[in-house]
Amino acid sequence: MALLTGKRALIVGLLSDRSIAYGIAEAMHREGADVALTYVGERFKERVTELGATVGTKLVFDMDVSKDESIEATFAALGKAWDSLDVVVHSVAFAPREALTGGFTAATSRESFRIAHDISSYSLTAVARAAQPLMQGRAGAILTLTYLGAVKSIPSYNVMGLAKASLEATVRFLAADLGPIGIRVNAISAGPIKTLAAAGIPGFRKMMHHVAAANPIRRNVTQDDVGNAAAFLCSDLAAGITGEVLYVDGGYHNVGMSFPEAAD
Ligand code: NAD
Ligand code: 0WE
Repeated sequence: MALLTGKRALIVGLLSDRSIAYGIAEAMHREGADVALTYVGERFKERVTELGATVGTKLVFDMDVSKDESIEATFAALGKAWDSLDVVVHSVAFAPREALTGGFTAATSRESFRIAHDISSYSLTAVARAAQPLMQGRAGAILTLTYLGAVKSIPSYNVMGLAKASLEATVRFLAADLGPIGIRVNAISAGPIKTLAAAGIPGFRKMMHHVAAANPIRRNVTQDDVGNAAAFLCSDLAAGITGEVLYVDGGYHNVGMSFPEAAD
């Protein structure tokens, strides 16, 4: 039987068919969930509406997670279409571009720190709070996306690493707070994937080659790999898992030394 039959999932953070959120939407749709999508910015409405059709939904909302009114309006609109909600996927990150270039000390301004933490970390708590009334009394699941830069220094990831560390701590606090009302909260730490958020990061291609050569599975992970793990974590098969960070990185984070010439 499909993993998510009868579940309703709101997926936040769709920008293109390369978005990790889209891989998750496809996997959840395949596993029987009804999905709703959010994007940010009127100019992406048409594109996301078309992507929505491919995952069987007409429910697409413009939601800017840096604005409480926008979050509230989205959940009010969602509540008119759905009387309950089982799954929320948070697949959002942003830091000003200049903060992701060059050395950490020079690149990290007070303002870029604030923006990175607001949009990439605080927003999970804001969305969880707004989702709570619709998720009440069900076997609910909240999932966010993180990266190795939360726990290791990575060149140029800079203030995003600090924001992801905060996001991972948020997962643990939300899990403790919402577990008693039946909501599990987890994160997937994905390996590098070429999405719009990754495009234009200097050296990203090189980074992907390095990871594929060094990790145990000798390839980069895909949106499908992440989507499948997301479907599992948000399904009742994962009923015993909360507050967890699941690495979907081909085992990269567990490697202490590797001989890249062994890659094909
Ligand atoms: P993406 O560009 O497709 O998605 C990023 C999303 O964040 C976009 O949909 C964008 O609209 C959204 N966003 C930015 N500011 C927002 C705001 N104020 N309100 C609402 N949404 C906003 O890129 P992606 O790689 O799919 O990123 C999704 C998540 O995956 C991010 O949390 C990212 O950190 C994480 N991640 C990505 C990789 C990777 O290598 N691509 C690896 C690990 C984790
Ligand atoms: O979380 C991310 C990237 C998130 C991101 C991307 C951008 C690019 C455009 C946040 N803010 C912005 N701001 C922009 O203006 N990833 C996990 C992908 C990523 O980004 C890196 C990486 C990896 C991996 C940046 C440097 C080094 C590695």
